[in-house]
Amino acid sequence: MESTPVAKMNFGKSLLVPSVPELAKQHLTNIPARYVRPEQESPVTYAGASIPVIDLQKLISGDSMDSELQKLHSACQQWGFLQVINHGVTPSILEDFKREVIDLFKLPMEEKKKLWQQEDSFEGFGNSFVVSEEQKLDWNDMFGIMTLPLRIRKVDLFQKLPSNLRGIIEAYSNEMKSLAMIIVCQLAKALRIDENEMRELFSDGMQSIRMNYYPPCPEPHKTIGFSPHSDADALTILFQLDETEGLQVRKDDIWVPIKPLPNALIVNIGDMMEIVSNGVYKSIEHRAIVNSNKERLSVATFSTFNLDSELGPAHSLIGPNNPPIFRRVVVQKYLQDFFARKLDGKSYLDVMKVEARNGES
Ligand SMILES: O=C(O)CCC(=O)C(=O)O
Repeated sequence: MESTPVAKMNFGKSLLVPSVPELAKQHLTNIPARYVRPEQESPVTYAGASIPVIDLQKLISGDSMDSELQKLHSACQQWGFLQVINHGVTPSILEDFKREVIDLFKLPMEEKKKLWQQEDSFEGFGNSFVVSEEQKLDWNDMFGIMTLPLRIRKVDLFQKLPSNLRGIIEAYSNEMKSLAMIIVCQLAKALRIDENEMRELFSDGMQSIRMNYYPPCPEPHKTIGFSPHSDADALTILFQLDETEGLQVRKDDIWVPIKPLPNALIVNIGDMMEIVSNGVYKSIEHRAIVNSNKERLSVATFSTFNLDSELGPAHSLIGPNNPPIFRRVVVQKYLQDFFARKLDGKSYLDVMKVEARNGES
């Protein structure tokens, strides 16, 4: 396969869209038509269930390791989402990072413009997955940045960042890399995948960070903060900067709101992990809703496998009794194809299914 040089790869370019906080500042009573969603996109919600909570310390040491591993395994099978407590991320790094992210979204528009997306990339302020002028828009602004491996970083964008943010992104990115590695090794253990196979896939993997800012919205029930989607990566770690609710996961066709626990991080299985686990773990659709009086901020750190590795069900997992249900493709190609399309639920994972290929003419 002819592969695009990594520096030229498109990891999600998007058409330029107006800044939502600037719209919110206009004290509108009605939101513009491009943000209004048809009723059927908001099926029932159910606040009576909650995603499982996993204690990372219990998972890696002590007497409850086996039971916590079992809990992790069923959480990933049934929910694809969990809250992780005692995750070991340095509290001062979380605090400093939170402060810098809040300050970033408070920059005056003139300063933000210097960090705005370019037409060929999702990095900077703006939005992602906007591919047509008619497409409905989400009620959020985001700031996206590729952080690892170092060779894919946009040096000019890093240099333009406020210096405190630049320093803390480095520390935060390293903590997320270590945490993601600990979690995927535990997933390998639970799935009975050879841990070395998982480590190899994950080492020198790609990491990107997406910071989301959802301003208060005058008509929150008519719009959406982040359209339903599953993540294309292997593992996402979401840091909710405040205790404002907004994230919802789709379980059995019902949207279940996630109540942020203090000091917890949300972890979710991405499409790549569903593929590696041969469908045992589920990459679940999720969305973010907005409200009329409170802003909300979150930061998603996406970790993918090494760009040069081959994505497919783990070799140590498949056999005559467990044939692969997904096909194999080089990670870089998978990401390129994923980002070439509009954000649309789980449809790309369906494309990776073996029967989808067999059905191709
Ligand atoms: O803000 C949230 O809670 C969800 C964010 C999200 O799904 C994403 O950044 O991919």
